[in-house]
Amino acid sequence: MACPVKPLQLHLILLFALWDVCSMINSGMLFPRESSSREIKELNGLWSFRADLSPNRNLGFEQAWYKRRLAETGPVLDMPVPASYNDITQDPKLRDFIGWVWYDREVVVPSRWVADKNIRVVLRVGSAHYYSVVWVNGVRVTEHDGGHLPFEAEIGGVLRGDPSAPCRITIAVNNTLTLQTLPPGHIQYLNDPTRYPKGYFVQNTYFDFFNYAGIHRSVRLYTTPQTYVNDITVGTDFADGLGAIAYDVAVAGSASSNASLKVTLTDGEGRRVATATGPKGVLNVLAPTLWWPYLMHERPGFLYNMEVCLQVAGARGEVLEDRYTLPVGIRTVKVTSTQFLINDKPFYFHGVNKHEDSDIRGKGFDWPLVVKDFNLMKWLGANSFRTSHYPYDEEILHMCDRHGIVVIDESPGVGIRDIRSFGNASLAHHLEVMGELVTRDKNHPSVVMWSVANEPASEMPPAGLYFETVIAHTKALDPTRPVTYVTNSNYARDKGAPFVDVICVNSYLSWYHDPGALDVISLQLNTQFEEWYGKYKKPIIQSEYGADVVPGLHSDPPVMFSEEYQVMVLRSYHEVFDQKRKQYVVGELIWNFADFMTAQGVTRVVGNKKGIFTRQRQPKAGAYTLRERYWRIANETGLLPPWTKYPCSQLRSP
Ligand code: BDP
Repeated sequence: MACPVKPLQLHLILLFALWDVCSMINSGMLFPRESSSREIKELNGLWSFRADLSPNRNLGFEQAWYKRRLAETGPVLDMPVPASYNDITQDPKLRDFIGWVWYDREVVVPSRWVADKNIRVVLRVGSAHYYSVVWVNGVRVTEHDGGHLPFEAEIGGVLRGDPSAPCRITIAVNNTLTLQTLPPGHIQYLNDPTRYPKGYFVQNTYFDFFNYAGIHRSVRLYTTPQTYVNDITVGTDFADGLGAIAYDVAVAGSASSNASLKVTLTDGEGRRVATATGPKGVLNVLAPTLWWPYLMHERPGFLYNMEVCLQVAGARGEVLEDRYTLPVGIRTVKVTSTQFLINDKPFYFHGVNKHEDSDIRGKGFDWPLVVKDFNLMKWLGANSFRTSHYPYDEEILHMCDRHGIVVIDESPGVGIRDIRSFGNASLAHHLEVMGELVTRDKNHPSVVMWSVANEPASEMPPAGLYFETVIAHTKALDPTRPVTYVTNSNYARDKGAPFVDVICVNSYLSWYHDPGALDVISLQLNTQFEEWYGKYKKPIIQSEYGADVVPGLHSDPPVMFSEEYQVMVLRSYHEVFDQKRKQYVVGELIWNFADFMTAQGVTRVVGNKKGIFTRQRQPKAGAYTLRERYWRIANETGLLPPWTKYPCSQLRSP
């Protein structure tokens, strides 16, 4: 008997079934983009800044600093936005400051934005670490809990309240971490008067990077019409020479129930390839150009443009429009018991772990740094990275989409190690953060997997239910991508591993274990893989491995911290990866792309030095070892035509 449903239709039906679930997350956090109906005003540059140095850090609230210009409340500094404030001055108190800091600036808002009641004016903060409260002209407009994700407030109403007043934006940011924040931390008061001054406290954290703070990403004002495209969710599939983009548009605003929607898909040259109408539907693309990772195809990162045009009738019968264009890549992601498949082809992650971190800027977004890092990743032959250990700036994900760099998108769930961080309040916050992350990043073709945490105490009894819940929640938010967390726990005691799709395991053999013993790596790594695979029968990514190097330190025979030692560690791991990638190991991500700042401690010589590049992005010997390897793997496993292959013989190795 003939099959009643053809394969592609079946794909689409499945896709739709998934998307009914996905539309639950249509709460809207579209990246601000200009269009004929939307304008943007960037508020980056110098803001006034004042740290609240009062003993309880509460003077700013007691004296209501948001009610007037910050400069009128006391001494202020010039502070660049975006940037961490910690390394901007010579003041050690500010570098290590814990508590509220205040920013403000006045903005000239085009009078049209205020006069035209059909315009919504939205203030968007790309991210501020950690807890933020925002006022406009002294009116509290929003607050946000969490350091690595954007937040917004509609401020048109406040501006219209007094159109003659300049628009003063005040943002107070508090970097205190508690057992319920993500990442968790703990304030400890040291009360012994013979050893510490009165009121002395420290911020304990359980992660290995400096707790940089401030307004880390762009602040923008943007406009939309009053009835507007609030969110878009896309999912893609292909079969038999036909591509399919299932879309779901959420409309918000007073006239949303009367809105009509038209969706137009164009290719890179602006040619129209498909159209559809209505808030939900499928765009069929004949002979689609798929989105491929870098080094897997001669044309990586291909994006279509999907323009959503919303129309409603205005009060006088005029047509009011909102237009938003979303870049869309057509690709699929699947996981089997031994493979990670992109577009049904085995994908091997040969990449890096990164940090948002650099001299002076700390975690502040910086275009020159971002572009330099992409150039270095491409030079290295890296096809992927993990956003260790928090969501990165949206601009970085746009770059990944365009360049075909594959991303494991990690939440700020790093250092969940105290039993009290497994309670209900922490869990509720973690679920909320996953919601914000998926809402922000769900449409990026480069994002192929969610990581809900890094190295939690996953052997503790409550970890099982905790991670079962977080992972199930993430899958419900987005059924199209695999979900994982990154573990360094023992395979037999790890409570969350049954729920992940891919095992991501970190290990520092011959470093934190058996320091200096390069000869144990092969045996121990082999055991690690066999144990994890034997128990879970899931593909494995070596999500971290590496060794610190003080650049320029040489030793033969190799000793720890020398350039030669890092090279030997890498080579020893690589031998085992090469055996296991024929079986079930689907990736290797070096720790770390570049040296980065940490808290001060006896194991850190001005930061973590496991970078294959220095913090200033100069290669160490390990970078050449990795480069030779990554290009060789790309030439073996990629679908590159011969003329794009990089000649391995030309790669310099120390
Ligand atoms: C790993 C952590 C990472 C650290 C690294 C290290 O996941 O954040 O920086 O160790 O110690 O366990 O270098």
